[in-house]
Amino acid sequence: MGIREELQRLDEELDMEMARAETLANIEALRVRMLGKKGQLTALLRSMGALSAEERPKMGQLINERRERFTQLLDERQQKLQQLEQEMRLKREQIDVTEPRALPRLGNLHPNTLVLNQVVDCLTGLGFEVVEGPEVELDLFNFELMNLPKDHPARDAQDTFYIDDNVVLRTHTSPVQARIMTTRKPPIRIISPGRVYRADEVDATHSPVFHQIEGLVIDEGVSMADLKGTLDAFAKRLYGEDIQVRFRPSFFPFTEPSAEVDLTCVNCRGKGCRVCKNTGWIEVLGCGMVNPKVLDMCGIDSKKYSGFAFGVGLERITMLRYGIQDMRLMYEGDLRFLKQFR
Ligand code: 2NM
Repeated sequence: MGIREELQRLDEELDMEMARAETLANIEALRVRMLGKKGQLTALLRSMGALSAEERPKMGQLINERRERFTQLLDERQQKLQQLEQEMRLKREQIDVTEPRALPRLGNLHPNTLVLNQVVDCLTGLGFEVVEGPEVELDLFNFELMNLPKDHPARDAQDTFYIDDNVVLRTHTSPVQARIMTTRKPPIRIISPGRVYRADEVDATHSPVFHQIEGLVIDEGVSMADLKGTLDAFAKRLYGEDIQVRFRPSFFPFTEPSAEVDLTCVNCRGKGCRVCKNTGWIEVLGCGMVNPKVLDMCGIDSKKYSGFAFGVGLERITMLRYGIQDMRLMYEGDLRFLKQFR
């Protein structure tokens, strides 16, 4: 077959194959078959050795024209297919960002945390600063500086978790107050919320791990009236304006005088019910004027300064706030219980 006929055949073959080509791979295969090193057009170029010197340039020109035309056609189709493929991919990967989705499950705060936040809001509003300290505490801060001498019953291993002779799990957050008193000068206005430990059996109102919030104010001329005013504002803010506070004489080694504080029963608002055993009052916290011995031991001149302090169990006021009957519910992590405090 002559070169012209062969070229004609290749034109037809290309047209036919182009009509069938649907993918980039088809185009690439066709390019190799026509224009590659071992392709048909290349083979034709090689066969020109047999031609006369006259014919050679003419045929060479015809073959090169094919090379250009084929290249152009294949390039065009390749571009078109690439564009098509891109469009299809964009369509396939399209995301409807406006499509409504199931909302993620939101958690909620623990009832203890809710009440702690309310207490902190109230007392920081009155000018108190929140301070924290270690839960593993020196005997010095937990007992000695709180005027709980070596033979005091609270120090018994029955009540206190000992790490060693000088180190305990703190039994109250008073050691935080001791740390502040020994390092700062008055005026001092702090609250210390935190976890405390006592060797108690678990029941509806006791746990070996619970939380306390203590408050301390020290300045010149601080009196019992300041203490009563602070606790009155605190009770009304937390439980309502109709709630009153009642002070009863008591004893703590770290305060003198000391008092137990009752609130109007938050369940019956003072009428008398099972919660308050028909007295109309419920005991919620302990307080007093800081014992001058404690001030002096902590390096604060008790002739110049006086102060008041109070301590309240967080679990106790949380249970009163929400009418929770059993403290164990607050530690078991049962979602049916916890979900109620949204
Ligand atoms: C209470 C009751 C009464 C108290 C005393 C002190 C300190 F550090 F000033 F001595 N901090 N907390 C205190 C006083 C705590 O808890 C029922």
